Amino acid sequence: MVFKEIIYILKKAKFISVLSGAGISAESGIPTFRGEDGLWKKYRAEELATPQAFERDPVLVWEWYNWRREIIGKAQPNQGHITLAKWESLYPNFWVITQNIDGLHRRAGSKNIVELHGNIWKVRCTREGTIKENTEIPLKELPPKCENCGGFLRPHVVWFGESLDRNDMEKAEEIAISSDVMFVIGTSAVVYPAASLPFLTKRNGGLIVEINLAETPLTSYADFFFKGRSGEILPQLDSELNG
Ligand code: BV8
Repeated sequence: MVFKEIIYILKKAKFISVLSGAGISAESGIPTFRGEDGLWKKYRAEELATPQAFERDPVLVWEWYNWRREIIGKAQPNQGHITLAKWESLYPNFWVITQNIDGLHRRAGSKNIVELHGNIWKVRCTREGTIKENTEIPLKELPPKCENCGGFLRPHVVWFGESLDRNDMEKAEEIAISSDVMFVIGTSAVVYPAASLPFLTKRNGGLIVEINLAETPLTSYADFFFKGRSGEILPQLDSELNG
């Protein structure tokens, strides 16, 4: 894989960002949403990742998250996450904006992270709105209940039809606008408003580097497209960049 041109650009860049999706965690054994083995294959998004689904059948929704928590609990960050964590210390400004809720970027050592869709290890009381960390695997009681008021707890994640946290989205937009380069890694680029971020970078003169197994609706706008596994391509880029 010839990286000459991108290496020159990355050596000059001062502000680098990443928009990551489920694909960056695929090599850690976590199923993606829309791929061959995708989570949506067995379920339909509207059956699970929506407030209406939770209202209708909180146990079914929690069975899905409980199952994902068990998989994620056993998963380790892969070379893709680890390379990005290493790069954070090499650049004056390096941010990861992730759509993933698995927490693997943080476990790999990244610090500058915006978790646009929340975090599977956080739960929120549906009555009081309080947010707590809960790493119980498996959850004994579905749905789990608030110790304080007995109300149902929900995953502290953003479901379809729910707005993203305003501060998170503003921070992500600020990062996208300031980026000399945005890597868009392992995302089908179909979920908004996250998928709008690379266009912000492009509109402000930044470059888009997409890494994916296959082309996406973003590919025709990307300045570089590397076809392949992020867990292989990122370490290859790193060895060219930092020898
Ligand atoms: C909202 C929950 C305001 C957490 C998820 C325009 C503007 C605003 C909103 C919309 C809009 N158009 C439509 C909408 C509505 C909707 C939306 O975008 N729908 C889409 C499907 C059309 N957006 C929303 O509802 C958002 N809310 O905008 O609020 C609002 C309010 C009311 C009404 C309208 C608007 C909320 C979006 C968040 C939804 N929550 N998940 C959870 O349980 O995880 S989204 C779900 O999909 C995941 O969170 C995930 O983050 C997200 C994106 O999926 P990807 O990460 O891209 O994963 P996917 O499997 O799709 O792709 C994996 C990719 O990796 C593939 O390309 C594959 O080729 C690649 N790959 C695989 N292996 C590898 C690899 N690449 C590299 N290496 C590998 N090894």
